[in-house]
Amino acid sequence: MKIISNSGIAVALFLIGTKINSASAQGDNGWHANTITVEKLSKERPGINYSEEKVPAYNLPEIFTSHNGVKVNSVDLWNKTRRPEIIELFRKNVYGRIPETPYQKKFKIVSIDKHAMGGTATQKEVDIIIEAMGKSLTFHLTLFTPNDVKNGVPVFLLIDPWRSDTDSPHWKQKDEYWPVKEAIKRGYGMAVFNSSDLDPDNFDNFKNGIHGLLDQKIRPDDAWGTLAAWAWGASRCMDYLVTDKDVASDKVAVVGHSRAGKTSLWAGAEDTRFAMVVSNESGAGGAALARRRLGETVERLNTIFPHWFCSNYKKYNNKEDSLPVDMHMLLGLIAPRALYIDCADEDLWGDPHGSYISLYNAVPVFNLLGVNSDIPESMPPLNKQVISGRVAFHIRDGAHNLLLRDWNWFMDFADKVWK
Ligand code: GTR
Repeated sequence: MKIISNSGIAVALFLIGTKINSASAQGDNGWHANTITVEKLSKERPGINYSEEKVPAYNLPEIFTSHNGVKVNSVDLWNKTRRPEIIELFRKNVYGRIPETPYQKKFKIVSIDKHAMGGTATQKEVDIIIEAMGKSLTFHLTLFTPNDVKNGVPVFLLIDPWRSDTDSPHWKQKDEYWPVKEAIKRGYGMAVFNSSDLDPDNFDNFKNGIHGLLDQKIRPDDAWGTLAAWAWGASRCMDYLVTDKDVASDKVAVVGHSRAGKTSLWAGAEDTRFAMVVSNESGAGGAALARRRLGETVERLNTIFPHWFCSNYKKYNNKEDSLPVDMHMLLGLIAPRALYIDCADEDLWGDPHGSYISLYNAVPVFNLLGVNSDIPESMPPLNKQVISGRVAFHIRDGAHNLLLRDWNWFMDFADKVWK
């Protein structure tokens, strides 16, 4: 038995004694994993399933049934009952909860260059300073906005765990991973912060970074992990962006690649000021359905990256079916705002098909909230963007990466939603 759904309401399809072949369920013209890639990856990592045929049967938790069994069929019931329930389930079981320790926050504009990039852009360097219990932590935000625009512009805020603060922003301008020049030409602002300055990306028993500043002495099992701390950092960047008159604060997209793509989804779920969420190749713990167990699994995530999620998430190692949520529910939390999910053909570790099914099963929430979206059940072909209402998807040829081609598709979507 596997749950699939039509364009509106989730429907259970019962096939007694028959396992649905997910590969054929994708339709003939849609993307299919390349069999050579499947074979190659399977050999490289024995014990990991890359084959669609071996995806176990599973049931997705009901997105529209609240804890007390009530069917959620109105905007009011979603906003007042079901959305808060679902976000609580993710806090408690997956990403963890932000501690309530009081803190102060300051912004220090370190520099403004009004003639950046040959005079086409203004570059601001901003320190964000968090103070609590006599200690402080500073992390850094870089913002470029186009000069030829009078009012505030839409901005893409990239969560970047990889580059160190010492990297030159001028070097970053040339990088496909953060293509500032192209964005400026298209009338978009680009912001980036180094999330590892906020919380280092290694297991240090939560002694360093923002955990060292704000955590309680004894961390409960649902205390925030590193990804939730990075998402919190994106919100503190947003606190700054809403004060900057060069930014249209109702048009800020939070963007992340891979581990930061998992983070951008959680940032968008927790902070509804983000009008758009872009999650690039986020895979397990991001857009991909945990229950499919294709590519990276919950156990593998929790073993290799024990600091990313809350401790409770480890309870679901090899017990994906007992998770009270799956990732379609996380994507549903972004509605009715704009959501872009994308994947890469060779990145089967991140389960592109599982990410698409997840999006497909989140679409009913967008429809309930009145931003009509209708994506086909089968995946689109390679390099063919799908946009419907406030949701968008593409699967790009090539490897796990964030490229200019991906950004151009994100900007095409933003043009549609915002211009
Ligand atoms: C991998 C990890 C993935 C993904 C990726 C990345 O090692 O297994 O979940 O997050 O790293 O962030 O590049």
